[in-house]
Amino acid sequence: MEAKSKSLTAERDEMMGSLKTCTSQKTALSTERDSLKRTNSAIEEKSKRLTSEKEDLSRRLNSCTSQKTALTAERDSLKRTNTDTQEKLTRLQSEFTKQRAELHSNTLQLTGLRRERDELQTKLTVFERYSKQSWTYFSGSFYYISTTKKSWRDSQYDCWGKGADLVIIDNKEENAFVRKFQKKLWIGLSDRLREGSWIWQDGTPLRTSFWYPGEPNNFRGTEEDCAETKYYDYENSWNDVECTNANFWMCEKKTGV
Ligand code: MMA
Ligand code: CA
Repeated sequence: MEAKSKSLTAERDEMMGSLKTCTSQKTALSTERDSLKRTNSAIEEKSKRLTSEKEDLSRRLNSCTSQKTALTAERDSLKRTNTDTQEKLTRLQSEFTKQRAELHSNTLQLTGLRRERDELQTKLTVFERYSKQSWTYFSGSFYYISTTKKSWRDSQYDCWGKGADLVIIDNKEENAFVRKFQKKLWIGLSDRLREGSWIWQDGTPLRTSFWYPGEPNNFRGTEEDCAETKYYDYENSWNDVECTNANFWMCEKKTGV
């Protein structure tokens, strides 16, 4: 009996101890469980937030992608248009340059043609005027033969009044032309400024001359300072004679043609 009681007491104590231990373990586990519950609900909440955030980002990404596609297409189309426009511009620029050069050359030609036309018009006017007054044309000049006789100086004045000069004979052909009229004519040659120094009335010195043999001679000491075509049947047709003599005369107007 005694022994049995002892063992029951011990068993009770042991069980009491176990109970204590169990109770404290239960308390600890309960605390841990509560803490885990809180943690869990916090995690769930965070997960929800992240999910909705993810969905939002996904929507924005989609929209951005489709906008990007549209913009890329637009950019490519603009690039093509730009290339076309660039080519057109290049073509137009080269055309423009060509046409400008053509215009420039045409303008130059036109200016030249206008000048030529004006020159021809002026010459034509001169030709018409002298032809009407029955002047004779020969090798670039018009010639007039007087119908009256005057001194050398008065003959010269008459030519000046007609816008011409007493004839200046430059060569054999012109001398032959003057001789053909078969007249003793004053020509624009004299040595009245300096004896022996024969000059044409425009101031040029005498180079090619057609004096008759023995002329000029200041015949028997007379002052023969002016030239005439006394010997017109000969190539060397000129004679010096007194300037106050009365002669027919010949005027010459250079045309520049
Ligand atoms: C004229 C006169 C002169 C000329 C002689 C030549 C008589 O004078 O024309 O100038 O030299 O003839 O005989
Ligand atoms: Ca003479």
